[in-house]
Amino acid sequence: MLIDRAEVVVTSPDRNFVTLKLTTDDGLSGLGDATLNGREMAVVAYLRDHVVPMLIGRDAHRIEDTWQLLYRGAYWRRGPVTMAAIAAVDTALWDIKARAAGMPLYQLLGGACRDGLLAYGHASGQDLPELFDSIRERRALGFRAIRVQSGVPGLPPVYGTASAARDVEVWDSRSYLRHLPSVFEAVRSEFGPQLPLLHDVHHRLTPIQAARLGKALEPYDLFWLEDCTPAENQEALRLVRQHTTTPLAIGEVFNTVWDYQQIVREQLIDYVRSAVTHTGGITHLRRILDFAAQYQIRSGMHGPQDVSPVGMAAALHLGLALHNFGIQEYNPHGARTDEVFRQSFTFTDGLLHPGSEPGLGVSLDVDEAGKYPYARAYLPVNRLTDGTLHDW
Ligand code: KDG
Ligand code: MG
Repeated sequence: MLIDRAEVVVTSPDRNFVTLKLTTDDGLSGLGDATLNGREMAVVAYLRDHVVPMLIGRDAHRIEDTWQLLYRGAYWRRGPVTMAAIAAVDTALWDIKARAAGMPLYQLLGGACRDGLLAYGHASGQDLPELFDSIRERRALGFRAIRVQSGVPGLPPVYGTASAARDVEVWDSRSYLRHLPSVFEAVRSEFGPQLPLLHDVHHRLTPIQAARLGKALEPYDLFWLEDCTPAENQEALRLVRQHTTTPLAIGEVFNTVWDYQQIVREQLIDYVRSAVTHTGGITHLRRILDFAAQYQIRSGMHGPQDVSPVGMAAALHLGLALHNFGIQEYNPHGARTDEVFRQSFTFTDGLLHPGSEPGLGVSLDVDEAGKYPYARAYLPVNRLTDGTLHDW
């Protein structure tokens, strides 16, 4: 079964998505997500100019060998562009293999380890009444675990709050640190002790500030505190760990198992945040999570709207087959995106399931995709109140 055609499809139904579609000489096709939010066209060029020419005529069954060829064979390793491109090829080949076998992909990964995947949804508000309404709304949709993001008094809307969509945000860590514990105190007293609550700091604190926050949030029993410090400084987590037992999640901007080497071996985290899309595909993320499993670290795969339905489906198949699955982020896509990508995964009573169609269970309507051309877009940036550029 040889790879006969490779198309890179860029579409922007509700936001930009990059999808690789591989087709074999016997007519089977597979999809892979290569969306890198804000830098999409760099991956398109990497795929079209450098990867696709290497794929035509290769045996579609040789997933591991193709991964090694694209990784080792490039000499230049790692990095978000390279690893998103490799992820798309890897995912598309797994999709093809599972379609050829006539099985949903999770069966080829070892079969289901559970009935469904616990998902967390996003709730946010500028103030407590707005936040409580948002939590109630998420719970009414069935979510059994909730990420809580709140506005900070004195600042314009910040990351994760619904109205924050602006090009430049403003940040002040001291105001945030003073305010956030009171938000969790109020949420706990309104919604009780049982509901799993999560929070994303989005890389903004220094190690000692993160340590202080983790400690201050301990009474509210968070499921996790995410990206409490910038991801590059892995030693920072040692300091955070010394001060708090609040569980830590990190890794949505990591690309390889080597980014996790130190923090997994030293048990500095509790959840791996990587998505299939940004981490070299199913093959490589499985490798990371098998390594993490030796230290009782579990998965908490990134599932924002900028991971396409193809990337989400890949996460669900892998999550179902992993023993050390933890939780899955789920931020449903818009109606137009769902028209472009027909999906078979389900969300019932707070649990996601990839469905039983062969392969990933996602099909791409190329005509529908063609209606929505690429629209250049950037992530916001974040500045301190004096104008200094800060981590977003
Ligand atoms: O493209 C950036 C987003 O994926 C990111 O900001 C979302 O942090 C995020 C999350 O946890 O979903
Ligand atoms: Mg995050």
